[in-house]
Amino acid sequence: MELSKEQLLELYEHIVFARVCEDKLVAGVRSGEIATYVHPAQGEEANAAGAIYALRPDDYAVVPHRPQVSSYYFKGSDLNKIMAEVYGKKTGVCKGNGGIMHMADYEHGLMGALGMIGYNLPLATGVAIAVKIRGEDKVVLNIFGDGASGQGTFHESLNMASVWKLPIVFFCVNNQFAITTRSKDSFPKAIGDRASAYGIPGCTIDGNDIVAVYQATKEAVDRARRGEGPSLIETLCYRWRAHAEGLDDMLTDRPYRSEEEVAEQQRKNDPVILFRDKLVAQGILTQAKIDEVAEQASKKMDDAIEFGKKAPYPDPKEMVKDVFGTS
Ligand SMILES: Cc1ncc(C[n+]2csc(CCOP(=O)(O)OP(=O)(O)O)c2C)c(N)n1
Ligand SMILES: [Mg+2]
Repeated sequence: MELSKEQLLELYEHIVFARVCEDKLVAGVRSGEIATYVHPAQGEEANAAGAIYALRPDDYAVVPHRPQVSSYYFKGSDLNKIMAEVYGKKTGVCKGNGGIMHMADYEHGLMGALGMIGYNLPLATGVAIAVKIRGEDKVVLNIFGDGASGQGTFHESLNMASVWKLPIVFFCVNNQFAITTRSKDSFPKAIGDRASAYGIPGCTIDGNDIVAVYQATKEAVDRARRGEGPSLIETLCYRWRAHAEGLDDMLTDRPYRSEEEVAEQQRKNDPVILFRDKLVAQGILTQAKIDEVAEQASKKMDDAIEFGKKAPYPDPKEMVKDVFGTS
């Protein structure tokens, strides 16, 4: 489970890309250029980046509304097509009909996303049933939030996955909030502890440590691939920005947390800086490489944004074409 120097550098590129991606999406919303919901994931970058790194390209992932663009990209989807989708364009991964909230890319094992919180656990469980019926050795990674873990679908999915020994990893990103509700006000115990009720392995780990996230996920993925059934991983991190970009601007008279609290988290637990410093201390990362990685991530996103902006809009007549059967 040890990572080589090359793998650590690749993980560093991913976590930096995840940060740059979020910053550019937020800037797009702020400038009015991106006219859709963006659920910013600054502070949470170690999670999807670390977990998806533990998958094979032919595995499946069912990911939630945060973060979307970088998760799809890490799973193998084309970044230009993802950004075209964000802009609602014809060359988007769903021909512009899905938008950022409803992307799917079956070719790369990305099995779809919806706006309903908690929907994605039974969807992922269904994919895992299909894998088992087909006798494939693929694994399903199901990422969802702490808020989603309060839905009945959590129980139904984990229960069925355990009884049927399905090849699935339930990965709960506990970013401390469901919109404005604190996780600790909703749940009396660690979400990871619930695994014992289903007779499966469970853990609660540091969601600011990308290597810890990768290692826990890899162990769970390997177990699932061996046919030994599901696992539950809870990662603890902290959402830096509003639930959706702009939402907190409307809540200034009803703040649900202080600016000091956010600033302290940013100062102490920045997952990108923590990983960067660790790699520098290990002699794996130099200042020149830090600059190069930042530049490349920025260019990659800028190019994809340009592609998305320039792409043509779909013909309005095509709008309902893929919604129901066409024949
Ligand atoms: C069934 C349902 N109930 C409520 C909502 C409104 N809603 C959107 S996001 C969200 C909170 C989700 O919290 P969590 O699962 O922790 O994910 P996070 O947003 O923190 O990443 C809620 C309640 C919804 N979309 N669907
Ligand atoms: Mg949450």
